[in-house]
Amino acid sequence: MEKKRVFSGVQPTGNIHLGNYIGALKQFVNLQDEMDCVYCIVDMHSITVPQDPKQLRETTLDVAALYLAVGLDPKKSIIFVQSTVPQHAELSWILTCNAYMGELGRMTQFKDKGKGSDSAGAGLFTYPILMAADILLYKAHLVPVGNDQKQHIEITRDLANRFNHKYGDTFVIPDYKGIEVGARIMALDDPLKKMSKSAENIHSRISLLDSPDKVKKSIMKATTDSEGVIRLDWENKPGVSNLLTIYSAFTDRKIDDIVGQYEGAGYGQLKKDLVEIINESLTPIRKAFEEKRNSEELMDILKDGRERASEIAEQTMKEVRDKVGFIRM
Ligand code: AQP
Repeated sequence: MEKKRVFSGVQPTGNIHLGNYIGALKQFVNLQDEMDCVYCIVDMHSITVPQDPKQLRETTLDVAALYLAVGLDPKKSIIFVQSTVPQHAELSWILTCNAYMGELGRMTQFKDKGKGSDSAGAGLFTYPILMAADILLYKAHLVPVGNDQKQHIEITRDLANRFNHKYGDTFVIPDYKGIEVGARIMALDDPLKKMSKSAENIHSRISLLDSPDKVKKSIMKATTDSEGVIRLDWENKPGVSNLLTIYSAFTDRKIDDIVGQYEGAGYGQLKKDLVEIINESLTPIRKAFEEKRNSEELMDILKDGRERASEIAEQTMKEVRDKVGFIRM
């Protein structure tokens, strides 16, 4: 039986944080042995908000090196940069012509980032279509992402179904692939908001490349509550619940089991242990990152990824161009 195809990506908008890692990257690595995986660095998505060109080139390579550092293997997975495969933009336009203003206006990420302003970038508005194009181009069956992206998978499915209905069966209808624990890691300073690369307070998140000291500061400062009891209760104790979730993701232990271990203990102990656990996992990642980021091999991996991704993308586009009525040459 043919392996199922997986597609996902991360924006090069800053250092990858624990949310990106737990919600997405860890899944990427776990899936690469059993599935046919295509992982992208989605630089075209990142320019929906202003980026410094020089910085963008650097962060794009940083994310590529981090992909490798967390364990993605270019022999098993296709790893490439979105803008190096122009078919993404091409399919995005065709899908745009089959999308509705109303459905795009309902996307919560646009509402959050665009804040209803007339001067919000049009790219922020159409971004979900580009994401749909990314996924559909590779006829992916599964899309491992954090649960903030669930709505975007829904619109991808709608656009694929609409195209298939209008032009005949073309695209695979993809499924969201989430995880049970950690699909939405919350900000450490405000556990009612998701952890995000662009939040102003650096202690709201832990980036994979943070120093052990920074990890300690951010965890020790993390917002909890005044009850002093360690238990999972998202409604009344979001801060503690978030720390337990991060703990569970890094140790692969059940939250109940962790709660049992800390019966009668204070938040200080939980935080101290969590600092150690995180640093133990991040130290080898940081080391591997330094090696990969400075190696000549990095660009070769991205070139090879571009070749392999382009082959699949062009095959799909030939079919799509034909179906919409563009001339054959
Ligand atoms: N807090 C989170 N918890 C779990 N998963 C998360 N992801 C993002 N935040 C969390 C998942 O990480 C993948 C890559 O995300 P992205 O970089 O493409 O975009 P994003 O969701 O916009 O990430 P950020 O960190 O919040 O960036 P900014 O601040 O630039 O918008 C996705 O699978 C996402 O679900």
